[in-house]
Amino acid sequence: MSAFRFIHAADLHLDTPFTGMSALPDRLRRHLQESTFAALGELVELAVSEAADFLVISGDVYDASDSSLRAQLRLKEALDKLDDHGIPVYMIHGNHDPLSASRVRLTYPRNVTVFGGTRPESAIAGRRSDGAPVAAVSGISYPTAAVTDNTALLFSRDPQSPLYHIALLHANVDGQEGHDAYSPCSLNDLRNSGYDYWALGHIHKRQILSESPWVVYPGNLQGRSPKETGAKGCYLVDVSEQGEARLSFRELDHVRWSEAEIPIEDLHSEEAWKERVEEKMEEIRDRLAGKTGIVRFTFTGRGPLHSMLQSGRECADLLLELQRRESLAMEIDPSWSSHGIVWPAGFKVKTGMDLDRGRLVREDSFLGELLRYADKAGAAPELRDEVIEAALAPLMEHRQLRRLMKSLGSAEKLDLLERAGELASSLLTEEGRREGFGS
Ligand SMILES: [Mn+2]
Repeated sequence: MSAFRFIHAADLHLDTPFTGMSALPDRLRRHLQESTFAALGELVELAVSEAADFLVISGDVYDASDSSLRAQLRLKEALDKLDDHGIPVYMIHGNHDPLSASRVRLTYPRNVTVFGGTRPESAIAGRRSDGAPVAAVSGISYPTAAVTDNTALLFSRDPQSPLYHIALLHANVDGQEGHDAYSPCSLNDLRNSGYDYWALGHIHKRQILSESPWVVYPGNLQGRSPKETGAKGCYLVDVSEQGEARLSFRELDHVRWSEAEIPIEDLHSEEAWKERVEEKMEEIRDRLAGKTGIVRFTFTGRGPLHSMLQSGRECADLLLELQRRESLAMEIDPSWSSHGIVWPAGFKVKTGMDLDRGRLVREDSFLGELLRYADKAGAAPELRDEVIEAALAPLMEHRQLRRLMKSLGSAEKLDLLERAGELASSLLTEEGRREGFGS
């Protein structure tokens, strides 16, 4: 077999509208709304500059089944460019852009193969330099938005074929949380299939589930929400003459979401606190090397600044000030989008008072009793639910709040409980009395 190189991408979600981002300044929001297209542009550049023999895209090419004409025109433009360079593209559709979707059908250039939705279809990919066949590429699209059958079992490899076998599948392997259980299959199903490389899509978090055979989620090309943090991109895969693959991840995103923690233990003044946040901003800016970042900060740990942070006013002020500086930078620099704007999207305070909780929890006092009870409730989900339900009972009269409270997950409940414990500690200890009751 000849050595070759391909690119594995998935979940392009072209023309993601990024709704719910009204807090961002217009410039930044427009940049964000362009980011899925920009990442696609980077993907094409990469395929050309790295001289990939072909490209595979494992579903959710469009964000919505009624995908905009804009999304289709931009995709066609990218595919045309790849065609100009003689780079074939093998594609499937996923739950966001099933074959049944009502969209304008543009004719793709001849380098593009879209696999159908009835059974896995196959094509032979050749090496661009001499046309020598190198890989059998198979795939199956979603005919409709919800595929609940294990379609992985429909794939079968020709045991006689010496070619490298790649399977494109949009699926949830081993029921991963946070994504619909579409095309559910197990890692073992994929391992036992005889394929060399499962090019997966659907789960947006990048992960390599197996190396022999390769079972890979490249993640999406561009993060789409504050929850989709970290670098996003695709895998460049080099397959040797012996059929051994080497993967290298390539970043393609234009806007990066991230979370940053700032411990407060060693901070003793507001000045030091402000400087620490600024330092952290610069650290992130350096790391992004020109990309745009949207960051959520969380203050953690116990320290003397807890009460100040808890009051919220200084946090709100500093946040506005940091945002103002970034806005100004965007205003005066026409090419700001390549000069590392870091947008601080919010501060979360998860700090505690500067007290020895370990000692308090053993104390024979009301506070000691209360903290012991909080710990007990934290460890027992049923008791925790009971405590929270009782505490929030007065709010249950309100319809919207009631709905909100029913949607609380166990991590959120634990968080509420911990915050309540901290608040009680503040109010019941010496400092709390002084500051909280003003007498
Ligand atoms: Mn997706």
